[in-house]
Amino acid sequence: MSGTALIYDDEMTRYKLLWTDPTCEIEKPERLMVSYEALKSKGLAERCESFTVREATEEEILLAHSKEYLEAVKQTPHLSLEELMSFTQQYSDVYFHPNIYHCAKLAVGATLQLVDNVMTGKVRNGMALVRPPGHHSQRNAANGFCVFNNVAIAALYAKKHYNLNRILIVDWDIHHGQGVQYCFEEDPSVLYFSWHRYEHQTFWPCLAESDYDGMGKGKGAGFNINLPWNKVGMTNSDYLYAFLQVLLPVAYEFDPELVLICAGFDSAIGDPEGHMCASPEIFGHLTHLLMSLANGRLCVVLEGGYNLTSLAQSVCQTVQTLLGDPTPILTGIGSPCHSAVESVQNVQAVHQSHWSCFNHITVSLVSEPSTKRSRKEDGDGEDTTETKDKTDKTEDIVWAEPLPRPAPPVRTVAVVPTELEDCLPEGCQHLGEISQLYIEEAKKIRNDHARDMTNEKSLQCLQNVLSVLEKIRNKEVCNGMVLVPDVFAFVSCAVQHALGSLCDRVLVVFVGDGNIPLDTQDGRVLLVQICSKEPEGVKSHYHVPVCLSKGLCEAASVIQAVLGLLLPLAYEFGPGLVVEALGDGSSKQDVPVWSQLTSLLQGLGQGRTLALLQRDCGSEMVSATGVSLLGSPAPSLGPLGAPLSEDVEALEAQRQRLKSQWGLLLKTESRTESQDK
Ligand code: SS9
Ligand code: ZN
Repeated sequence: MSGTALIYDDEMTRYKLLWTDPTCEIEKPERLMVSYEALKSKGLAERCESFTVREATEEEILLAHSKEYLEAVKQTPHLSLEELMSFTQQYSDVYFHPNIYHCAKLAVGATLQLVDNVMTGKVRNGMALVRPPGHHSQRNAANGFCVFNNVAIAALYAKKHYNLNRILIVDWDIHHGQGVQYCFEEDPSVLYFSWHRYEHQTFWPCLAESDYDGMGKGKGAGFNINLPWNKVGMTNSDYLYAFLQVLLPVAYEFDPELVLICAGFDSAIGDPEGHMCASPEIFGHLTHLLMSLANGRLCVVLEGGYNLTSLAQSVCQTVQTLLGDPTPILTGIGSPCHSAVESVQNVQAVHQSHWSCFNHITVSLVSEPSTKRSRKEDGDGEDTTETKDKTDKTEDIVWAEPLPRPAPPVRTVAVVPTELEDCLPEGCQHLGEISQLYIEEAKKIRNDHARDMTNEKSLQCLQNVLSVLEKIRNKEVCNGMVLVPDVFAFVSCAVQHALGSLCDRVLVVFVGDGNIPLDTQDGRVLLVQICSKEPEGVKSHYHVPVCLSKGLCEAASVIQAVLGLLLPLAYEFGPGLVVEALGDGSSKQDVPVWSQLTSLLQGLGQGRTLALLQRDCGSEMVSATGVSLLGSPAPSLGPLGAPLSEDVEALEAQRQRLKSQWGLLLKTESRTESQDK
């Protein structure tokens, strides 16, 4: 199963504001036009599967809306201008037009077509470019430019038609999708996550229920997660931190069967509503991080986004990631701001009893919900003006256009023994006998770094590794896999070669016990070792042993380690290459976790990965690694239980050891003046 759907119909550009209203003028037809034009001009639209858009049926709209409301909206095409204006009056921040009912039915229809094509396996994932947006609309009301709740209807439709029991809705729009929250408040089968500009309830829609203590009711308690942003100017680091600390741990524990994104891009830089500072590239990463859930079934549905430039760029970043192109470079990832850390910690604290990923560490509330305390008391210092100033005049903000993300002609190359060639998935290029091109370099590296590697076969294999690295360097391939006789020596040799010719920083993720002969003192190599026995002599801040009592076997512990330690360090480190190595002692049971790890790591270093596997790791491991390197979604791990408490303690000990060096490991207790914004 592969392919990305793009659902679009220019009919949805054919309604607009017909009178003067400063709050509504930003929601204009050009939003959709520029997004689609950008996808066409970058050659992305033609790479997607397109489908003609249908209208939703009344029955489908009634999944989330009342009969009375539908009947009222149905009359709007026949109203005069004056009647439209007064009809509009009963709702907040929305306008009607004679053609909006038609467009709203198309917006729901487009979203349902996306769900159908993903659920029936016609495509792996996709995006629906729609207007009007949906996440603010409610059972009985239009609101915030929204008429029908596209994504809420899609979730109810997917439950009904595909018998789904667990759906995740991620709302990265900068406004709270209160309409979605109301729809699923008591429903544990739909997990809703929203971050939103909140500023202690002073930002629209100014609701108490949007605060971090709005967490669902009755059976749905714990299945609504609100992350309020109490400052403007949030950056890539804050968004990444929120994903790694809150959304992803819960999402892996929940194990959705389908992921829907309320994809508003008013959370991007330059937006006149959001006033945030995250770059368009971040949406490539947020998308990538969600692509290994639900076996890759991911439906992205446009919501807001009012700066036409950043909107179009962000849409392109998202779609290009869905298509599987190398992830964009993120520079300058580091400490989240104090206000973000505080919000994250509050969410973790109130959700501790619902999600075992949070009930380990002692997290306590940093502050009362905004409604229960005085508005003026901000709780986080006197720096309120500093972040505001940067983002007040959105028209003055400039940022670099995202760089192209060309995909090498071949994604994955592999060198495996002949008897394992048949295990390689289709599309994975096999390298036969390597020419002697790299013999001198191989000998030199062997003499410097692996003197006891004496036999001819090893030297041949080392040439294979060098050859794969050269192909990565020349952009002939994106990633590669080599089975090696001695993973310790080969990791060391590969890293030396890469640092000399390919990039400045290498991330090594080593799974297995033992001591890897790598010098991590100079900060050019970050070594994260997932092991079951503590390795000797760990001193450097760039050597991070993650000791898990059952190694890869306990998925909950591994996911906690990957999201809570490995990925924060890795994103902040910003490697140009990832070397992932699997030592001996791995077993069949480790395959799904290894696959997830391999998929997640492709967010780093523009997806440039060298996988080195100990030669006897088994055919399942070889084939699963190939599949993940090719960009196929890793199989889901099933709902996760609590991580083992000894593992949690070991992770917390590492976090304590490293937190002063790595900003993304911050918690409020560890904040120092210099790390504060
Ligand atoms: C405050 C007015 C907010 C509603 C915005 C709805 C966005 C939907 N400046 N107006 S994504
Ligand atoms: Zn919005």
